[in-house]
Amino acid sequence: MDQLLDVYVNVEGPSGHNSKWKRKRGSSDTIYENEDKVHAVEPNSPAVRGAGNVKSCRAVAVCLALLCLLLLAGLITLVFLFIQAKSEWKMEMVKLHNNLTSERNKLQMSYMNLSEEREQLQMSFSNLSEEQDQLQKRFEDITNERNELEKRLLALRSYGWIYFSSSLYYISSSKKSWQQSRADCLQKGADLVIINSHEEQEFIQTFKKLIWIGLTDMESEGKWKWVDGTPLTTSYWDRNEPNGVPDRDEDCAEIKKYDSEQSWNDESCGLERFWICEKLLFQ
Ligand code: 2F8
Ligand code: CA
Repeated sequence: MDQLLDVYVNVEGPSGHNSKWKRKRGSSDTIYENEDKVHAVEPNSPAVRGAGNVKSCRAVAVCLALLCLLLLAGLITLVFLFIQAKSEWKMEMVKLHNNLTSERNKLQMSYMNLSEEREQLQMSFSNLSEEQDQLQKRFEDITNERNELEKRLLALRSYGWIYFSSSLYYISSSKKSWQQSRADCLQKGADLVIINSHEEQEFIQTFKKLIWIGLTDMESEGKWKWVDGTPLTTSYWDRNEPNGVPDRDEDCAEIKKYDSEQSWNDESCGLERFWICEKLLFQ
């Protein structure tokens, strides 16, 4: 640029006659000097004004060029920044989309699991409700049954029946043979007592009477059986009993020595004794 620039040095000011003008051009500067011996140039002369205009135009052109370059550089920077920002924005969008998709999938999975769980709970609730209804119905049935049994028990007590350990017992106030006694029990919907526990044996002895019980060997001598057909296992025979064979025909069992736990005796079935009927409450 220096090569193009013309520099005018006003040595003493443009308006004086003693002004000196110099022109420099790079290293091989050409200097015009307004010497006394050189012909003087007027500052407002057309030549000087034309040179000034050219220089101004060049300066403006240079400035404009610089400005254009700056604008171009700015524009390129802006475009570059825009492309970069757009690319980053796209990447962010893809990342966000992926995250959203992943979250949506998780939520869908969670929703499906919850739906399944809800269905299972509904099923369970439905089953429990059904079970509760059944239990409620069963409770009502049992309550009704208990009320009915209480009524029957009250009625039977009024006819002389006694409740003991899940059975009802009827103790006769008259005496009959073993067969007649059993017939009476059967007619009452019961049978002669079957003793199958120590507690029951003690209970029967509390009546302190000679009493027929539901035990016989009339079907087969020596094979004692209860009236329900079950064989005798636990027995409470008195000492030396049963002794019906061979001298006597004693095929029916009675409570005889009621003050002792070993109170049973075998006796002739035709003899008359008190008797005890037993009715099981739950068969
Ligand atoms: O009546 C029969 C009865 O006779 C006796 O008792 C009083 C016998 N007792 C003994 O021999 C100890 C019973 O076994 C018999 O049944
Ligand atoms: Ca005997």
